[in-house]
Parts: sequence; C-alpha cells; structure tokens
Amino acid sequence: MLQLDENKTAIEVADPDRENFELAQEAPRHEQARRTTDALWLRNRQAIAALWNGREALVAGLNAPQAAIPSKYFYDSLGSQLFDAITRLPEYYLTRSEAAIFSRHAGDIARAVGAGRTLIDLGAGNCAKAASLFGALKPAQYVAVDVSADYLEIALARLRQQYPGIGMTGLGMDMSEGLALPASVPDGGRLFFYPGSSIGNFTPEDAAGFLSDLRRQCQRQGGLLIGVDLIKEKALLDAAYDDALGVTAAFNLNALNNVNSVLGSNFDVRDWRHCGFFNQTMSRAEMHVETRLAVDVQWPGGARHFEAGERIHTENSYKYGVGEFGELLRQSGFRNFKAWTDQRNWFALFYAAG
Ligand code: AVJ
Repeated sequence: MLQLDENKTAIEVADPDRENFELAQEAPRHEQARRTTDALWLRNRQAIAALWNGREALVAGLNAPQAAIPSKYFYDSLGSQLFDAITRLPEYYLTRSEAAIFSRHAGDIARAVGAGRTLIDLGAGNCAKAASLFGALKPAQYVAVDVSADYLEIALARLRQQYPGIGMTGLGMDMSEGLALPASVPDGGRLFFYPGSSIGNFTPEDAAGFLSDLRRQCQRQGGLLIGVDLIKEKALLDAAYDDALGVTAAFNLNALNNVNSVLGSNFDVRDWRHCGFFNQTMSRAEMHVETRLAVDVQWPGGARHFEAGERIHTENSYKYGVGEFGELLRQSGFRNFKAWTDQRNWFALFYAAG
C-alpha cells in the first residue's frame, strides 16, 4: 500500500540540515539499527523529492480543466485505515477473492514459484498478506517496500521474531518515483509481489512501463506474482466502489483533507460528495469528488473556482480480461505466465517468469 507519511508537512518546512541532524541522532549501534537508519534516510530523501514533485503535480492537477488529485493522496494514516475497512465490506470482493485464490491454489502457486526466493513486497503496508504466504512460498529473504518506513519497521520487528530463518529488510520508498532497489537486494531469484490489483491504478500504457521495469529487474530465476481484478457485471463493480455504508465515500473524500494538510488548501469536505462507478467504455472503476455548490478553493500561491456539480477525478482502477492482462505481461517482456482465478472468475493471480 502506498502511504504518505503524516510528518511530510514537517519535512516540507524543515531545512535539509535539520533533517540530517535528526537522522544523526539515530546513530546506528548494530545491524538492525543500521538497516532502520538506511530505510529512514532513503525515506526522508525520497519524501523530500516526492514532496516537491508531488506539490507541483498536485497543483497542476487541481488547476487542470478536468481537475484531478493523484490517488496516492488517499493514503494518509486515516485513509489507510479506511482502506483496511473497505477490504472487509461485503461489496468489496477483491481482497477476499484474492485470498480465496491463494488458499484454493496454494500448492500450484508454490510449485510454480519455487522455494528459497527473495520475496519483494511492493507496497507492503503491515506485511500481513506476504507473511500469510511465508509458509507456502518458503522465501529465503523478505524485502518489504513501502512509503511508510516507520510503519514497516514495526511490522518487520514482529515478523523477525516469528520467522527467524528469513532475512528481512525494510525499504522506505515511493514506487511512483521509480523502483531503484539497493545493492543489498540480491539480483538473482527475485520474486516481486504486487497483490491487491494495485496495478489497476496505472493506465494500461503506464502499467506496461511499470511491468517492463520489473521485468528488467528479474534477472536469473526472477518472477512476478501479481493480483489483477477482472472485468465483470457493471452492478457488481458499481457497488464495490460505492458501498452502502459509505466507507468508500469517506475514503475518497478524505483525500481532500489530506490535500488540505499537504498543500494548506481549504477544501470543505461537507461541500463535496462521493462518485464511484464502473466506466464500461474505459474498462475502469472511477472515483471522483463532486461539488454540491459553487465553491472557491484557495491554497498558498493559488486558487480555483469550481461550478456546482463540477468534479475532481481521484482514481482509476482498470479491470482486465485474463487473456488481455497476459498480453500486457508478454508485451512487457515476460516470456511465460500462469494465471489462477477464484471460483466466480472475479479476480486473477498471475505468476510471470522473467
Ligand atoms: C488499492 C488500488 C487496489 O482500486 O480497488 C478501493 C483502491 N479504491 N476502493 C482499488 C480502492 C476504491 C483499490 N486499490
């Protein structure tokens, strides 16, 4: 899960020397501390870079004729908890369908993947999904990648005790800035793990670019285990992105609060309503926030007027056919792949070998 860290506003105002000073105070005393400090350093460096890129991209999105907010702004700490709640909603079948595939095909998946790999978890969050596969996949090493390095280290500390035989590393990095793995991650036997249909947030073109990047990082015996949500009846998808309890609405609208804290803007969430639906023509679920009345939104250095009923596009979540996604993998340079689905054929898990 991509997660923006809450103290990014502190990074925004801090000068680089003060950042260094704060890092220096966490002087490494042993290996574990060094890893944590590396991760923190990387996290801070990238957070600073991402903040500047991010701020510009955010303002450009707000000013665009069709306004947009990048989907990563969902995931402040409240947003991440709301997403967790979404995964437990009756309408949001994705997480349960993927879990059903893992339990239904555990043996097959483990055989296809093979033991002793370096499992690289892209968007690890609390690491729970990957940890549930340790028993079946028997990785030699676990590398958890997430924007929130602090959160990661807490989860990894627990896992290290539970699985002393698996080497574990946490990397705090924003994958939307590219996927540069440090030299400490072995280049053979990599198993990239990208579950949950997060690939759906990329346009198919950008997905092909991202998959090609991963393919290039899969040298000797490398592979990719990836979850993909499949095209299905519109009513099911509409409900999954606009649930009865309004949790998805809260998740979507919370992006405005997060933007307020990042940018210093003055969105009033009460002025906006949630829109979530499946766009069949584009084969994607879309989320927007729509203003209930004409509003003026200001932030330091800028402002925008929105007419009543005007929308800000907050997310695309592309849906694929099994054959279609297989083709995307092939175009990205993966030579062979296997796919497993749940009994209803709603979700697919692909293993693509480099
Ligand atoms: C985490 C990107 C896979 O697209 O289904 C959940 C995010 N958006 N409800 C998805 C999300 C609305 C989710 N991904």
